[in-house]
Amino acid sequence: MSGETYQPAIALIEKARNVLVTTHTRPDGDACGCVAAVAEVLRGLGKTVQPLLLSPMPDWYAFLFDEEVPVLGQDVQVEDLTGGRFGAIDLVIIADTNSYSQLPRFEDYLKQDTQPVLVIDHHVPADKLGQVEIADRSAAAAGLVLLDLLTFAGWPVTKRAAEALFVAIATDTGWFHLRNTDSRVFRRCADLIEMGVDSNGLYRKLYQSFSYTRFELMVAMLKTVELHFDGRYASQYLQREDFERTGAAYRDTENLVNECQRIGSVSVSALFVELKDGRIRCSLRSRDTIDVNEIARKFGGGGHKLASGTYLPAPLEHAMQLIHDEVVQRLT
Ligand SMILES: [Mn+2]
Repeated sequence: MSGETYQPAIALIEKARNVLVTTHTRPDGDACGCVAAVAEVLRGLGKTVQPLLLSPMPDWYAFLFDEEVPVLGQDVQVEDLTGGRFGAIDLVIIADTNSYSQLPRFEDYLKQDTQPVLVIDHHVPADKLGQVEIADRSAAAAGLVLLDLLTFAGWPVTKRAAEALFVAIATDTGWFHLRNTDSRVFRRCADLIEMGVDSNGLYRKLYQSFSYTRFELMVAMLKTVELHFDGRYASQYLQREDFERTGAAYRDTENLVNECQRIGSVSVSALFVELKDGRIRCSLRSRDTIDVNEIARKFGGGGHKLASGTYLPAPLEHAMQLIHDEVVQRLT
């Protein structure tokens, strides 16, 4: 993207004094990394920055923040955002999404308040939430778009911000193995390493620091793996009792759907998680030509072509059958 693309965003940020920054519900590494980097860099510019999450972040991203990040609907309510607890917010930055469906409760705030909104994203534009939107679909991660913006603006990226951006980009590319891992990813991550990022240290922190309970949850899931259609579709599930027995949390399921992609024949994989409210959360991954976003959207979900998710009604067997039929249709 050309430098001019970033000019309106830079102008918005330069004008702002009290910035609220948030991201999609069920925040992943890209989401958390962007929020942390925005907070760090904009505070360095002398601005007040209030990070806000829409659902709890996985514990393993907490090190990116100096503070506990409040969760909307849990630690703060929509009324707090308008009612002064956060001061007069004069800019909202939303990273890694541009769709209302990914912003539960925050949507209500956006629709009643009139402050400018800046979107920094890499998904297909959906709802036109922002007065200014940088939606760079060619970017592997929102963290890349953010890094380009910060670089173009000439704002100092501290080592801590560089670390957050590296986590954003590295996690969204599956630590540089997914199809979106292009030369831009490596170039920009090389820049971040030159800024002091310890890639191996971050990898260990994120991928080799499982609690035993989380590991047990993974073991429970692996026991349910079933291959269909000549091994091209892998399904697996976790039931409520798996969480009760292991003591693991629902957010501990992040990335577990990827495990069975170690099986050579697998093209599409799905993980079904039975939630406390009885609904089934389905995460879908594709390795090549099958567009799992298309499947997720059929049921009101969404994401990317290769990684998507949706919620399905109970019971588990029924939810699994629905997805099975959709996948098999596309494999034939
Ligand atoms: Mn992302």
